[in-house]
Amino acid sequence: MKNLLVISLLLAVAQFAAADISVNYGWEGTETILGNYGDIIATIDTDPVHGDSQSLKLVDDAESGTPQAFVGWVVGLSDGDQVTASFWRYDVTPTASPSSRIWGSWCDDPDDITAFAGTAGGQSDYGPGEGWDKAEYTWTVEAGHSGLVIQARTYSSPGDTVWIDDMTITAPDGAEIRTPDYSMALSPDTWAAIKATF
Ligand SMILES: [Ca+2]
Repeated sequence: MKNLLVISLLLAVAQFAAADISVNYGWEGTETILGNYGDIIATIDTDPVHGDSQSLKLVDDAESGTPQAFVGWVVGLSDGDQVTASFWRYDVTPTASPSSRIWGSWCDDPDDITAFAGTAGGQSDYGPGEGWDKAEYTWTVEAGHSGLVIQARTYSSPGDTVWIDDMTITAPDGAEIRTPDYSMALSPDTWAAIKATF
């Protein structure tokens, strides 16, 4: 009986240690994206929306290639950590563009979201294209990477427009999840650098 109690306590502790943190973002403020790769126009829109009264509107503006809108950023990761992110995507063109996918890239500099350290892969399907559809992907951290940039990729020609709303990012406790309202200018690291200058 005593052993059973010890085992349940150990299980409880293990479960606590493996706790995850989770953040939701619904584009209800004025912030759009954390950055981008390739030309993409990001604005706040009010129709269509999935939740509340606003969504993110993405317009492909790249002459070639697939532009990426950086919608989330997780730092402080270690090998074996799992990060799951989802957002709702909107297009009404089944089996044709415009379309979007959730994708990731490694970024090992917590002060520079443009520090691309390789693709992390992402979702293979472009969705049904019949209105709102939940896009989701889980990444497992590998090869010593410490940060993951979560992207909305749009396909595939200039002018192609999609909408994104109600993003959820889940990461292990101890990691830091950054959403578009995260201010690089106010990050503790930046303040430390400013103070060190004077
Ligand atoms: Ca919303």
